[in-house]
Amino acid sequence: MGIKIRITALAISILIISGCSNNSSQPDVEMEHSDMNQHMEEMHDMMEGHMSHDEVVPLNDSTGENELKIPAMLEPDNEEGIVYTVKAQKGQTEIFNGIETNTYGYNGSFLGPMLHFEKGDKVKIRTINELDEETTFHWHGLEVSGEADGGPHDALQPGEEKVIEFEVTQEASTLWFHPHPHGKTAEQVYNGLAGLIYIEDDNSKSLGLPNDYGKNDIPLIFQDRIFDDKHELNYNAAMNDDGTVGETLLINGTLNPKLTVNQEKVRLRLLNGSNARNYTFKLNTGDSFVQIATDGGFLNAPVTLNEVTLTPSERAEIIIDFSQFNAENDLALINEDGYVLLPFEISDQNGVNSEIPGELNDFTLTEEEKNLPVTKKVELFGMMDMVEINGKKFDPERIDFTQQQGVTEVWEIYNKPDMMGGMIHPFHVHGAQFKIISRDGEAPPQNERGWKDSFSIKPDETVKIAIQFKHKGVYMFHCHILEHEDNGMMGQVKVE
Ligand SMILES: [Cu+2]
Repeated sequence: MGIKIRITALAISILIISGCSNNSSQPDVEMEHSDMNQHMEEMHDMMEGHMSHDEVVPLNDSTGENELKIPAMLEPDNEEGIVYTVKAQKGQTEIFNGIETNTYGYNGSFLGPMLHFEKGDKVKIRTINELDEETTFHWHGLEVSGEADGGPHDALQPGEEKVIEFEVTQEASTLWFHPHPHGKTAEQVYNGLAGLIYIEDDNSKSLGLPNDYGKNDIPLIFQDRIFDDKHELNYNAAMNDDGTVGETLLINGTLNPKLTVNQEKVRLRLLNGSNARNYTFKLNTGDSFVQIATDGGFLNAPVTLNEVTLTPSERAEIIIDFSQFNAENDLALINEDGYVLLPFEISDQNGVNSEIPGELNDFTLTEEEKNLPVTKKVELFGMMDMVEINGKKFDPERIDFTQQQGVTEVWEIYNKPDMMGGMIHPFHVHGAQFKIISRDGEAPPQNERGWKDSFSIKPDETVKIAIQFKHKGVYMFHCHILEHEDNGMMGQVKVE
């Protein structure tokens, strides 16, 4: 199915390049205008699903036969200061019962540990590349200097190591880390390189939110994959230039997961760690839940929702109140098409059941910030491998923008449609948390009124953000469909 779609998309891209005219080398093939229109409509219908990631490759329902794995919390090395070691390595992982699959991981064979920081920590991380190819260590959402950010300029060759240092200056949030080597990000993430970062601060500790890691504070890393008939992750076979999607969902690397919970409020930290798939998360019962945090911190107040959509790299923290349910209830997290992502097994145990405070944060978007002139314009365009930003593909030698450290600027990001309509791109900027000012001139939805480092942008939509970098260096901004990023949908801002 994937291959067929790819060929169709390729045919369409050829049509686009050739201006949708008939191929002049076949003069005897005459296509009437109406035929052509119908032909284009059919192709448009076919592409529609593909480009909007709708149901092209449906997900298999989770059977719930395996308890969800929880990433281990990484202990600091036994040294002075807070020093961690993070190694990128290859390994084999039993994803399917009794079968070893070749995978990549950090400090293990698949995915990575959770790094737990407190605001104010002075952290050193010894990063080591034990792969047989170059890689980088990028801290997604972390406000660090360009040198520590782990963009494509910071490649470690096989066997190399590098110590990075930074102070944690940002507020409580759920961030993550993954590789970012030039042209190889998608494949390395696909093979399993991704880990979590939790930041805590005085505020997060005072709120009384569920925070028992693995019990009522649960990270959920959503990643869809294609396994071949040998149960291997064969990236080259699976790869789609418009974003690799698969029918098999892994959560925290667990196939067919279920989560056992007590009858209490449970905090789920959702991370879309997929290369390209978007997810709209809902409960199968239609019940609501509350969102308490965005990518980079708490919302000012909990927002009650029936569903939340995350594009690749976005996070949301939600709280589900399982005290309303009992063991008889058939409850699951599902996606927009009703596929079962994560069934819940509700135990007969009562939990802590804390109250969710009505006030969580003091995030503000000032009038001054809203009224700043737009000083940087970013135009996203294209699909497949014909993707670009402001008409250009990524060039590691080219600096696209400069910005002063500590100065807030307004960037305007526009997703320019193409003749096929266009597609959603998730836009991410390194090294900073920013504020969404508006979407098409309107205030963003309640659950985007908090710190963000990534957001979705629909075709023909214009999003304005207020962004300030706390540190200096060269940072990437790019589409977080990892194949688009690898295909050059990326630029660089130099902060001086
Ligand atoms: Cu994109």
